[in-house]
Amino acid sequence: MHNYLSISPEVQEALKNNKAIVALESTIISHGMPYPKNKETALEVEKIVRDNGAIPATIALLNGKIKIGLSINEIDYLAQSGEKIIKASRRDIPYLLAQKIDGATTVAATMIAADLAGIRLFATGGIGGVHRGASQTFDISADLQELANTNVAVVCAGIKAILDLELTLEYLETFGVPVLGYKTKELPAFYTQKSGFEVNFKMESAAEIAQLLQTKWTLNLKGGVIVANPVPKAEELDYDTMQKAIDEALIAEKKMGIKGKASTPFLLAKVKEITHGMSLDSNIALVYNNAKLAAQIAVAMQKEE
Ligand code: PSU
Ligand code: MN
Repeated sequence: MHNYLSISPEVQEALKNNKAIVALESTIISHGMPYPKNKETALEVEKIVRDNGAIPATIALLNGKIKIGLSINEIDYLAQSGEKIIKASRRDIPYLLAQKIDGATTVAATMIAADLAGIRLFATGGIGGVHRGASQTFDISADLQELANTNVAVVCAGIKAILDLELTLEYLETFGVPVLGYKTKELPAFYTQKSGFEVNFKMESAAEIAQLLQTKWTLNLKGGVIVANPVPKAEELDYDTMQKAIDEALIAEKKMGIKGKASTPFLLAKVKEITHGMSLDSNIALVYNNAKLAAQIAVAMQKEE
């Protein structure tokens, strides 16, 4: 295993001294946002994690290694490469490492890497889920299976509105993944606080969430947890406008025959285009908000031990 992991000195030191650490994914950098906003966001997210008392560990596959803790140059490289970098989920890891091809890690691949390093908290924008029309296409993100099996808590702004929220919740229930709402009973839908669905449990503080994680993993109830943190009110988009934008993006996707791993990046970019960039601003704000909460939970976890 050690041949494939490359942990930055800062993250190594943090692991050794049991400091709070927050894992961060790289697909959101390369495929989730345009340059240079993606680079600025990735660096600001790291700063927010630090400001809230934890060490950031951005993760990618670089030159045959799973790199945990990236340099500014490495983040810049991923940001500039954009879609030229391969979007790497669980199934892509062995091929990319063996061939020394670089990859940007999805939620699933980032969870695997974090778990290998012993990092339990992970902040991102939104997770993958069951796509609309999945009963025909079978398109269900590998993120969900990872949440079913890997002991990492993912702080996100709920389930992306481009997905089928109801089916995603059913899937998560079947695989025993708790969906927690941070100070909310309603499941947020990425760009909006509203979704029309409920989370499983409303949590009032980072400490309460840390206690739940500790309990789950002490009992060896394997798998992840979703911490759904609503987009801040000031950056929230209008629910009906977003539903319309998403419907339009889904029609465009069908017309162009876009499928599989290209689907999520396409839909996010299309929604951004339709909303004249408003969805991107909201996306960035919610990622910042998640980085802060993840750091607070990671710090609270230290106190639990
Ligand atoms: N949410 C975002 N931006 C993203 C993603 C999610 O706001 O770029 C990425 C994540 O890396 C997630 C992936 O794991 O999309 C899901 O892709 P798929 O549906 O193909 O599994
Ligand atoms: Mn998919």
